[in-house]
Amino acid sequence: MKIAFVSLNTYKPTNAPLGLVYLSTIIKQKYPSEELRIIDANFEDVEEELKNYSPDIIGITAMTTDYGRAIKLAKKIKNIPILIGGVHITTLPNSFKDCFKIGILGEGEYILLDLIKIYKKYNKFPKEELKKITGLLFLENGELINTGRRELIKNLDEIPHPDRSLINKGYFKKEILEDGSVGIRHNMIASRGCPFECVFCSTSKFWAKKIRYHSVDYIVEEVRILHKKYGVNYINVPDDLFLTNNKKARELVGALKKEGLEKIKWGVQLKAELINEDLLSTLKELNVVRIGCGFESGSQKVLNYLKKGTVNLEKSKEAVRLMIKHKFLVGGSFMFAVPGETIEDMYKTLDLIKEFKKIGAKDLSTFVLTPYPGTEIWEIAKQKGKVSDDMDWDFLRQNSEDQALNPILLDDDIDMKEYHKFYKKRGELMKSFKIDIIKRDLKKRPFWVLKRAITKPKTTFNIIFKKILYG
Ligand code: B12
Ligand code: SF4
Repeated sequence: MKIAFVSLNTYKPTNAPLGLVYLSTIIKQKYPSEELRIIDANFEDVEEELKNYSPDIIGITAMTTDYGRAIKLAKKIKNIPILIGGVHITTLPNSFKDCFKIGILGEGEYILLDLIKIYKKYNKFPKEELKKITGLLFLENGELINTGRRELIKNLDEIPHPDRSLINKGYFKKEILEDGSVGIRHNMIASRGCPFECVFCSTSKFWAKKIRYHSVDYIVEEVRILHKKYGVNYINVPDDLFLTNNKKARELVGALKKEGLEKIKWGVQLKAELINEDLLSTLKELNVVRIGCGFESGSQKVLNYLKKGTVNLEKSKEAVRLMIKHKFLVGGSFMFAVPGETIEDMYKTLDLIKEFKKIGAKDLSTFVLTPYPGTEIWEIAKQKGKVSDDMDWDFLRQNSEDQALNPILLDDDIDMKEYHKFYKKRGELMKSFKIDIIKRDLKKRPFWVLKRAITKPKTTFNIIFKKILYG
């Protein structure tokens, strides 16, 4: 049997589709004689590769911004069962389409193994068999059958380490890293889930309101593989709560030292409230160079709404001061056009960004609040008639200038002229961050800047035109 997994996301070509790697690895382990491959739009023409490979089953992963493309692709493919999984279909099962054979809800590893078992036995997916599997969506006589959510895997460590030999080698090329050095950067997932419920985020719905961590031993082994096999020397962990306390961070420091892996650099996300001097000095020892936080807003009122009162603005400011004091590269994101946010609130955010820049934050970015399924703001946007279970999903991509100028959740009584004036000022400020980074790289790494311009003209074009010209 031949299985093709497909990733359609091309938003940041340096980020490998790790979800598909976990799935492929577990199949390889349980069914070593089956053939599989990951077809990745970051490097390949997906349709062409599917034609050449001619698989028996196709599995597509999609967040909401990819779902439109997933449908378009599935409609072109005849007579091959297509499975669709990922955050979009899990948080909005009603958007399931008949171009897909089966939707997979939530954590996919064991559900997929069950599906492969059925396919191997029957050479197809009989509906009576599908009904016995928890975690699926499929159509029967036009009716959507949902077999419910499957219990989460209790011990995350039982999932094999993602086998990155299955992804394109292009993910392991040297590049200029966030701290201005040159090296190989790669993502690693250290946990699944989040106990918080920010109104714009579906993580707690997707993975449940509970966080499960990989053990320190599991993480160290993955670091070892990344470093020894792929030459990775900068690991980025996108999980919000990877390092929540000093005890855990210390354990990791000790274990990495024991394995001689203490020179690896790290980029991590932290909740600003959890930052204190003790934790930061441990993170220095861990060789963390960049810390990113979701600061979101400079208005306490807006923050209270977005983060349900769990965030204090003064604490965020103190956290930034501490990170700068300890010489971390401070990253962070902010958002605009939140329900109830006035133009005055938006300027408070710009003032906060300026304040952070003045004391040394170097890597800040802004987004327009976008409603994604499974979140509270999705429901608000739905009530306003701005989104629906059957819509043009490309409309929710975050890279459209048009969307930024006409945000979905901007309150109706906001003066658009004032908003556009604000948006322009925001652009000028954000542009200055990008220019500073380019200047730093040109000064310190002119060869690498030139190399990127030649080998990745599209990325360079995007940086110059989208990020610098428009901020
Ligand atoms: C890394 C990451 C990215 C990376 C890479 C994504 C990639 N190629 O995998 C990049 C930087 C590109 C990215 C971009 C964006 N991201 Co992002 N990202 C993440 C993050 C932090 C981790 C993804 C991950 O690796 N998860 C771990 C793996 C194990 O989980 P998984 O991919 O979901 O796969 C599992 C299951 O879903 C299932 N499964 C998935 N696919 C399939 C397919 C089949 C066939 C089967 C059987 C099962 C299955 O099985 C897998 C194993 O259990 C998630 C948050 C999170 N913790 O998940 C957000 C997240 C996916 N991103 C999100 C968003 C909003 C964005 C952006 C729109 C904007 C932004 N500000 O971040 C942009 C996209 C813009 C665009 N125009 O496309 C949202 C998506 C919401 C939604 N409904 O779509 C998330 C959930 C964050 C959040 N909490 O809101 N992102
Ligand atoms: S934004 Fe971060 S802290 Fe908030 S619910 Fe999502 S994952 Fe958790």
